[in-house]
Amino acid sequence: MIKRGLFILFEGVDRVGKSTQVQALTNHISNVQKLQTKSLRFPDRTTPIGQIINQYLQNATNMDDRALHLLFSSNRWEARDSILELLNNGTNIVVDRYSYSGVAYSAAKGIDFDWCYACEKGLPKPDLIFYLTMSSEDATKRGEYGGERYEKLDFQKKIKQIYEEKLVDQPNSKQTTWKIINANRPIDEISNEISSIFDSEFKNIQSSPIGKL
Ligand code: DGP
Ligand code: NA
Ligand code: NA
Repeated sequence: MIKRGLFILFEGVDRVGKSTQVQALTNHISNVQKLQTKSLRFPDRTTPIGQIINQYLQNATNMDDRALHLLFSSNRWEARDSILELLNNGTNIVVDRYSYSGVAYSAAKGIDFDWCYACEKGLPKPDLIFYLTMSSEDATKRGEYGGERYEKLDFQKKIKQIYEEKLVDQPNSKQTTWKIINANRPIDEISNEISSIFDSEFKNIQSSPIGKL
């Protein structure tokens, strides 16, 4: 019988190095573990809904905050069937952002947390979440910061607070889906830590069913 793929997610504020680590873990899973792997990112700007989101992020259009929230959520729902198909066929998926970005960024604007989360309920649940974190000031100093809509220091601090106070597993919780990763280190040190967490957990996860948010 084919073992199912793992659904692995990277979360965090802008400029903490998620995309680099998504690439590194994807390479590790396919080249070292020799397993089928695909990387995805949200928002997926290639779909019609994604194109509307892209125009908003590049400040080309304005939109009601809740209408925008629903578009980001729809952009994940439209990928649901293909995510499940890949996982069920044994492909591991490494994703750059997902529902928790949706909740953190919208709740940081002042929208009700539960309302934000409700739209995500029922989507496939990530098996492992790597939350990359560093001080907002350090993230600001990284290249290209400031280009897109949300890349402002005060707003980034609010998003970080929502992730860390309301989304990441609390220290005494029984759940250990979230792995908190210090992102203010050399790239290789971070990717080695992440790869070894993957290696030690993947067999256990494969034998559990795919969950739902
Ligand atoms: P990225 O391609 O990862 O740089 O994401 C683009 C921007 O969109 C980034 O500032 C994070 C933000 N973002 C990602 N997902 C969501 C979401 O679901 N809702 C909102 N409001 N913003 C999001
Ligand atoms: Na960004
Ligand atoms: Na990124």
